[in-house]
Amino acid sequence: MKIAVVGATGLVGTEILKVLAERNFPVTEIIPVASEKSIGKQVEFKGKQFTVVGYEDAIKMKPAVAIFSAGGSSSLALAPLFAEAGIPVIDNSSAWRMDPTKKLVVPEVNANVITAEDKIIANPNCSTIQMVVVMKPLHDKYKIKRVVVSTYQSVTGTGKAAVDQLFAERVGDDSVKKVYPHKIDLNVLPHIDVFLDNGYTKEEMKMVNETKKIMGDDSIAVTATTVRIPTVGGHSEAVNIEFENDFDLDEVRRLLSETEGVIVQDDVKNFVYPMPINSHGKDEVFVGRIRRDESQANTLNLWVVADNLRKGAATNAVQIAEYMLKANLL
Ligand code: 11C
Repeated sequence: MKIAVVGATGLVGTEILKVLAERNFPVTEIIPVASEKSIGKQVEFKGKQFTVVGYEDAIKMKPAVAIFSAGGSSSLALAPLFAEAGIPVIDNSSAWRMDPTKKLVVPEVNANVITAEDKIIANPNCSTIQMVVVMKPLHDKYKIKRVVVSTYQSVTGTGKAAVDQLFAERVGDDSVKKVYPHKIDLNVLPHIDVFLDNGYTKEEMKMVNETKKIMGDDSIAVTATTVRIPTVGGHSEAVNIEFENDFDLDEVRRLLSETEGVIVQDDVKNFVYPMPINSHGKDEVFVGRIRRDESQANTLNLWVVADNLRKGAATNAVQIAEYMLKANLL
């Protein structure tokens, strides 16, 4: 099966190639697609070299699916061209997520919404993905009323330039391009993506709106504060969930440990809890610090961690492709 990876040379694009190889997706040929300046470069996949091409050549090569991680404006311009040529697109950008004609998919939660008519399928924002994977079994059992989430997000969510800024600041090098308005090393920025008229950031509103769409339930109230911290790889979230019905903590632990794609790490006596450093290169979502919110009835506190470039982006996109393959949609 020929697979196009649009944005193949970026942080997420590189991770998509790794995940496709690791999960043994039946790839016969990789078609790496990138902007003008990268055309002709070589990209490695399972020990073979593939030449980066432009989008027009990629469409002519008729891949079975195109996985996009090329940013919102490229996706708005190019995804319809692939779709019109009959090539399904799985898109990592925010361009199509809230379009009511497009599906927004986290396979563990709502893969079954994808049909043969869907030619552009949206991959959610990383911070939303890891939260809904954990929310789903709890919502099914106790019905979620409201979620209060605060995030601790890695600089890899911004891209390579942000990783470069962090390490340059660490060694006092002032020559690199600054992608944040403030220092990030030894600092914390309560600011991810642009500020909106309501005082929230776009990242915060993604968590609110995408959650309702993926969970298929507009009654779930969500409020978010999204924060950038100087970690390299792995987003963490403090999630407070109020349910309609009461729960039993042991049952919550059991439900989560039986959930596909979730690993419970919750043994505080031995200082076991999820940490971003341990999530690197992993496809699962890690959950710990599972405890009752003693200030309010039917309310739970959780700490949720995942590798934002893997389950938060590349892995989720590849899992959508795997589902489509299994459902004869590719
Ligand atoms: C971050 N969540 O950590 C962002 C990156 O809408 O796909 C992903 C942005 C998106 O900065």
